[in-house]
Amino acid sequence: MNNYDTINHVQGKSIFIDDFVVPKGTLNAFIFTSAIAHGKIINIDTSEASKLPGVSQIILAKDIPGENQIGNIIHDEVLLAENEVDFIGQPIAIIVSDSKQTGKAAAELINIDFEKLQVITEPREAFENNSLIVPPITFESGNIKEGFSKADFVVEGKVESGGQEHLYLETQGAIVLPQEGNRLKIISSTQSPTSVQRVCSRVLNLSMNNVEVDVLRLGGAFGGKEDQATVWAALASLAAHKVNKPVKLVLSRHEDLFMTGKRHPYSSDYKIGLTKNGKIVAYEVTFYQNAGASADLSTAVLERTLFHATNSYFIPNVKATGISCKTNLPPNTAFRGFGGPQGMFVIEAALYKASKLLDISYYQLQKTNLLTEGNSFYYGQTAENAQAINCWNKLDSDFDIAKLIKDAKDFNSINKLFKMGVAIMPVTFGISFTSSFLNQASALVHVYTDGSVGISTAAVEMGQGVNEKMRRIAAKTFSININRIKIESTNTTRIANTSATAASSGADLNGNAVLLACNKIKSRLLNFAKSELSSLICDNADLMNETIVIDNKPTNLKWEDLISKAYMSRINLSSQAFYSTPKIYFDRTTNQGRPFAYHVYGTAIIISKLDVIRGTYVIESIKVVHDFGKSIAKEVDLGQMEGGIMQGIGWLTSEDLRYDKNGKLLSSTLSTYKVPDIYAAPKNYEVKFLENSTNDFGPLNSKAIGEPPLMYGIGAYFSILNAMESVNGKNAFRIESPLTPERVLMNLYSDKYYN
Ligand code: LUZ
Ligand code: MOS
Repeated sequence: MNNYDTINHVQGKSIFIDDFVVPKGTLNAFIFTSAIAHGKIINIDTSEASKLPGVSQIILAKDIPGENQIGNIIHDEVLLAENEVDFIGQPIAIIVSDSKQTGKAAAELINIDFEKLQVITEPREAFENNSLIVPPITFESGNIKEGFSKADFVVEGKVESGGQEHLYLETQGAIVLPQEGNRLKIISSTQSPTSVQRVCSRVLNLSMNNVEVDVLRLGGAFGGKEDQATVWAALASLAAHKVNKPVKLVLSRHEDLFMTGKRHPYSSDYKIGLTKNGKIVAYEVTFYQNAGASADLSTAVLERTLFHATNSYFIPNVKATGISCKTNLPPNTAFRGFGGPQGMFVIEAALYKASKLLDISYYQLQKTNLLTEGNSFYYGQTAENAQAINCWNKLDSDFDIAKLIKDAKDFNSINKLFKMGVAIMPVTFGISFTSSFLNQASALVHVYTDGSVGISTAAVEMGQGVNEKMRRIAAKTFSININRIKIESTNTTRIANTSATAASSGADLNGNAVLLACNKIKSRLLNFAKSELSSLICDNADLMNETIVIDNKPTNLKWEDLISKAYMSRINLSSQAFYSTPKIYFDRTTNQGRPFAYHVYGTAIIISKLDVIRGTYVIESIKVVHDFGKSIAKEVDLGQMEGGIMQGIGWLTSEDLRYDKNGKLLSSTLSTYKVPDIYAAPKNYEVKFLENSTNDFGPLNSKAIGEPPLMYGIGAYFSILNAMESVNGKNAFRIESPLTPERVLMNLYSDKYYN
């Protein structure tokens, strides 16, 4: 893949937080955290620890000069615990010392007394104890009562979906360099430089113009650094500010696994009403979200669950309630899909179970209910350029769905020890931050006198290829060689008030800003060129292949010459541009509006093969038709597709996140938490681009790609379930993820697992 960073990555030359050469005398921040999940701090004694040689200072909550508050949407999260601890791994003290080893040794010498309090780890248990982040939220449309009265069949059920560890390759970390006059420069591995800037200034009681945040790139994030990179930057900033020396804080893998929040586990109840022809007439669902100990982004995540509760289906009467439950786990957070996958998994489970009762196949039920052009989503937005059916039909015409299903049946009829399963997964995902105000970005473009170009945007490169897309947009706009273009680090002094690079919208928002900024310079250059060539009457000047063309005919004015002449004529070769998504709004009193710029559509068929004796399985094939719009970088988009699907499969099959009753993470190593490996990759994998798709909201008519593919992974769950059905004819298994081989065996061979 010809991505911007590829060569440096494979040569090991790309720089991550831990690779920055720090100034001599840089100190280490080691974080002393809570060993219990809930309790009052009775006494904390750091005197022994402070005496250890190499320790500079031990910082507690009371030493914070500003507010001890890092909450983003809701101000309910302290940076350092003061009176109470709410989860295992919650920061209590910062040990600033000469090395990580010293910090660790000093942590052993801190004496702390707790009074233990009741520990809650399950969302329904929290709900019963009235332990909520915010009151329940309900989205409703149509008339749910009337809807159910028209149903010939009503099916109810319960669905459990597990959490997920982000497992970005680069763990959380930051380096903080004090500057003259109390100012700070923070090098952070964050998706949201401005969040880091805002929170660090709040904690240190500095104005934001005293805090500069710089982000070169991240070694992965997946949502795990949208809000939760801030904690570590703030702890390191507090330390650097206190000791007035550079401070580095990089978590070890183990620290990262047990201290940071993850994808929210959900427990959900649904009730679905259908006619005998399989049309859904009513859907009622309640989501119990396991938020962890503080809000973080949970309410926004929950809202996205509600937005995606009906996936790709048109349902006239819907009532969906989300309950964000406060538990004694690390605060759960953004994770690729941002609650969407949890919502979509439940409607798929409902259709799967309904198909057994109606004796209509699951995939037929899906197809019968697909959204069509002009249908309303139940939150009020009209489906425009709806591609759900087009994707499904192309999948069918390119791959022959009926034949794939028949092949599996034929295989199953003659094989006892292995069974094949098939499932189709349509996906419809809304693009835009659901908080409308976040849909803004800006770009700063400089053309230097040698014709090279430097671009800054609010976008953070985290491996997703956004820099490559920015480069291609600029290269295309100027019509110059892409190698002239460099993408700078994301820096709050060059680009202010950044929204997180998140919600799949980094390339859309920043790409549109780059387009605007480049076009400003381009029109100045064209005006200049016209005067230079004295073709005053001609409006048809353009840039093509590094050359000024007039009426499509090349002149002898080339890019480099043009730039140096423009400079000599004092033409402004820099520009800044701002973009905000048009036409979006959402009314939170009625929960109706047009929250998304547009939707991304696609359909996948997933075929799995189950080993009946062992409960193990492989994904035989995945075939996808996806609406990429007009892709800016096909290789990048295909990479996102592949990675997203694998991450979705991992979430629902092998990644088993477990906490014990005391709130202790049991799967805290990579030997107990299984991410998909090369053997889990589908043996056959084919992706087709939906043809003739365009998008007015995407730069160069492209569509967002980051999150939507993850949800194809839901199909892996139902394809394995489909294979299990043919083992002993039983069906409607417990819908609990992840569907590990252990769970497959228990479902197949233990009766208590049917429901
Ligand atoms: N972050 C956010 C997101 O703050 N709002 C969103 O709607 C969103 N959606 C997906 C991923 N991150
Ligand atoms: Mo995100 S889940 O940081 O787009």
